[in-house]
Amino acid sequence: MKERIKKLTEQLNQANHQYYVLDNPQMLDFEYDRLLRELENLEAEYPQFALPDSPTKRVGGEALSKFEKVTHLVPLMSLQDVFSLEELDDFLEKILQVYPITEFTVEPKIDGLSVALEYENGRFVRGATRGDGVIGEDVTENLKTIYSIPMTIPNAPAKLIVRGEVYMPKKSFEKLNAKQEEEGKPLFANPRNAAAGSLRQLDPKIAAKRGLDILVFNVQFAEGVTFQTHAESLEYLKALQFKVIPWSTLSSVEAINNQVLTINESREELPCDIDGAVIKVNELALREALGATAKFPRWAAAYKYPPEIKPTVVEDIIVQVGRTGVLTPKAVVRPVRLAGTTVTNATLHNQDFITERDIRIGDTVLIRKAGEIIPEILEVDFAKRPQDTAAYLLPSACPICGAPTKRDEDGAFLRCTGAACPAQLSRNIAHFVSRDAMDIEGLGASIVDALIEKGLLKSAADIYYLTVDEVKQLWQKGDTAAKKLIGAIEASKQQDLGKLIYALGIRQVGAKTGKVLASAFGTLDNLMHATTEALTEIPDIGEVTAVSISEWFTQPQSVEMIEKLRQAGVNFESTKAVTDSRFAGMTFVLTGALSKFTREEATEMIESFGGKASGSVSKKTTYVVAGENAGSKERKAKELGIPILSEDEFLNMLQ
Ligand code: 0OX
Repeated sequence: MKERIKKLTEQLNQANHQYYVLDNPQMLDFEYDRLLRELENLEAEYPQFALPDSPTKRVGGEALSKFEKVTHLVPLMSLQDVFSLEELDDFLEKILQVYPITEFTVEPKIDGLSVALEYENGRFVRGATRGDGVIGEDVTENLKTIYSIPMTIPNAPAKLIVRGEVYMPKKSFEKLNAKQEEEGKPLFANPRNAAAGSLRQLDPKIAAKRGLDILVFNVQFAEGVTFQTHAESLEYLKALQFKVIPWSTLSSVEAINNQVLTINESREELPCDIDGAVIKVNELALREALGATAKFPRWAAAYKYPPEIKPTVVEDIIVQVGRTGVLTPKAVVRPVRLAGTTVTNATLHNQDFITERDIRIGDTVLIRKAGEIIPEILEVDFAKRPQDTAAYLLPSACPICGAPTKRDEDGAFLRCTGAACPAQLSRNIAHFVSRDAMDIEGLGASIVDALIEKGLLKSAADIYYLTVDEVKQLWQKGDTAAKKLIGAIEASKQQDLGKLIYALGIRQVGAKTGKVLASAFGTLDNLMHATTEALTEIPDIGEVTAVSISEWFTQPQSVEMIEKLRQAGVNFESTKAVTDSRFAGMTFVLTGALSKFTREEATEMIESFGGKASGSVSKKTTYVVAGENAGSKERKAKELGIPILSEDEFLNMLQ
């Protein structure tokens, strides 16, 4: 058995090397899976024979609580940047003046994260991020999930440290973002961020799913091994089975310039993002002689490619409505190749972005893609503007549901006001059923989305018309669970009016305001018919909130939803029925040590008579009820001329 386990481990590792490093698969997926399964079974039966470099151990580690710090034996230096061919030539000439016959290597600059991989007696023992170059973080378990990193190296020096760049291949990145989108999670801006996020996952199982890869480019330390040139050290790394960065060895300034430009032109075909080219002195003795400044070696430079900017034409402007109701304009542009991809649209952010640049349909614009996935319009070429164009304004009606759109309170975004807008429906329902609103347990996102998809939910009110059968069919849970959910929905019909008002999802109306409105108006119908003026008279309700409430109740979608709720038998009346509203419109502040009742009891009493209890004294305060040792609040009340009541005086008002 021991022999078979050894054989399988070797065969599978060899297949992985051919697949991941040489990009030349030699084993069929089917065969690989079969052998892997056999190895897994044998290792489970004979764990004592499992080898440390078994492919089954790539994702072995438990989730960590934090990463340990690692001090690099050889610091991971950073590179000086040059931003033009002139600057590059200055860098080369400076070296060539002193050493006229110098060879350089040119490598692509991978846009990822530098790591150091440590091997002891040919076994991978540790991998760490660059950190500040001196101290990094131990990410061994995550690095093990990268199949192109060998776990064992035959004939390796006793100690070996290599440096490489971990990156997320474009393909893995696209897959990851598609999945993020499907799951409603935020997208990663670019492969670099995605790689960084993945390498810093405390749970290696997550990192394992991210499809990371590595290209190594430096021998940091190799006990007892010497090289004349950098190129030689790269050949050595190749022989040790690492996936090594492609390089060329060149001597003339002209050839180097050409190679830098050639690499830029090949960006599209490369499996990963690059952000420049790295030019290094090839001769290691010469590197020694040149030395380093405090920050970087004098023998290397990174040529950074400028972000590509290209002209294109805005063929249309489309508007998308997000889950929160925000309208996002997008320019549909004539397809143009940019930084390796075909760009067909660009973000326009919001109305102000469009207005500031005066972007119109038909305009020729300059478009840029600088590392981010979504390209941006920089400016309009006004000379090329066709005749008869008009300034672009975002629509006053939602493109999805037709409800009026309204600027956010802070003015930046335009939002759909539709109570049953399909774009916002799942989010609105999640709010409707949440704990502080109708408090319906069990109506989670997945079942809500399935019900929406089936057309069974067109507004939050439709949940009261669901049947056990409908829920059962879509939920794939048992009869009991479905019945329990319908029961919870049914029970929520008796929910407090304040919570119902909050559940409606009117902008500016939080849980507390819902309660205030319920006690001020007593019924939903009263609130529905209240004028903006009447609303502003309620303490704590400002102009913005009042307008938001009265506008919401005038929307046809809102009226329809309210009627559906009424038909279903949802409680529209305050359970704390305001039969006696002697305190309507009054605000009390309780202060000092109260001996005849607790603060909660007093608040209850005030609210049951239609009043409001507040924590701070202001011009809107009607009375301050002061117990023993009332301090600053009593003083402030005196200053503002607000009547102060003793506990007994307050109790008399309740008689
Ligand atoms: C890369 C890359 C980064 C070695 C000594 C100074 C910088 N991102 O692809 N760094 C280096 O070189 C180090 N080479 C590279 N190819």
